Amino acid sequence: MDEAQLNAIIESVLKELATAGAIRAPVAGVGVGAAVVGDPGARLHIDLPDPTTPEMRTRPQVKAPYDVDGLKALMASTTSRIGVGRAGPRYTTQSLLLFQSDHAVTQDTLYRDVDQRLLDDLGLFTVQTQITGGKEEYLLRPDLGRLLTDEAKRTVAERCVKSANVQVVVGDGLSAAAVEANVRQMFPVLKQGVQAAGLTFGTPFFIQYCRVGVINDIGEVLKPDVVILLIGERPGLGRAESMSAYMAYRPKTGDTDADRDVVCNIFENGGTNPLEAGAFAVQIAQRMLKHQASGVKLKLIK
Ligand code: B12
Repeated sequence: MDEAQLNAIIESVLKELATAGAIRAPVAGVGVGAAVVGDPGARLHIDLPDPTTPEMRTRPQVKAPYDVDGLKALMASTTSRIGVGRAGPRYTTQSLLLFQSDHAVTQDTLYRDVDQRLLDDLGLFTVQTQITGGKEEYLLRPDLGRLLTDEAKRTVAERCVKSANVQVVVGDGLSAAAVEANVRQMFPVLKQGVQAAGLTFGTPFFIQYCRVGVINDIGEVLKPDVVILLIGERPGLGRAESMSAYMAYRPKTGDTDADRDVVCNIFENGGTNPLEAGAFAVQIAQRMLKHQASGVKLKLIK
């Protein structure tokens, strides 16, 4: 297809949209940004409000609802995407754009790395798991994300205090944004809380391409009493800032999630506040130390 044919198609679609009142534009010679059809001076204006604002997210989109207040109450009762209306059997453009925008937030946080400045500010050095093929491999091979490389084990053994009461480690997990949103606040609370309780605080570090099960390797190399792993949770649609603190008492090879505890949904404004989460994790660590147990074993102790 040559350029003239392409322009003819674009022009006819734009005419149709203008006739339907979907766009505000001079029909003869409309254009999108710099790609101008006909009159090079003209520009296309599509009147769609930003669908990502809180106001637009909560506004019912159903045309002429039977019970407006009832619909609003129903929408307020859930985070599910209800009351979004439809265009024939399809989503409206607004719903589609909102979905795509929220999905982009999820993709971004999964695929990008944690900001190095945060790690530098907190004095965390970085080691890696056995993932060598970047985020793609990280997503496909959780088993490798649970194992430190030999080099990582050597580095950790050389640079960290051994047999600390509490060893804090940060891992990227499934959301860089979650780590960035919460670690800066939670980390000092953990450190001060551990020290105020008269316990020793191990040398903290960062693990790239990290899965929860890596706690076992940390236990094997450093022999701490309690490991606290701060890690980005699997992001939801449009929700990227949720972090967890997975914890275990004297973790070792072969331990499973039944031997671990988790403080989950750590984020400000709606989740477990990171400052409170820090204090809570210290309490759990103290309980683990007192009963020399974690996970299901700890839960069974009265
Ligand atoms: C994915 C997920 C799962 C998956 C894990 C599989 C996998 N390979 O990813 C499945 C479906 C198996 C699962 C099962 C369970 N889960 Co779950 N899970 C999640 C979810 C949605 C995301 C976790 C995440 O992002 N982890 C971070 C990534 C980087 O970790 P990962 O190494 O890839 O995966 C490990 C962890 O996800 C861990 N894990 C998952 N759930 C749980 C729960 C507990 C108590 C522990 C210690 C570990 C653990 O198992 C994976 C393998 O080691 C969270 C929701 C959330 N907001 O966090 C709930 C969540 C963590 N799960 C929860 C629960 C309760 C469970 C179950 C106990 C449910 C049940 N009654 O059977 C089981 C036990 C899990 C176990 N492994 O023994 C709760 C924990 C609440 C709490 N504070 O104790 C959460 C917060 C959901 C919720 N809001 O209720 N889970």
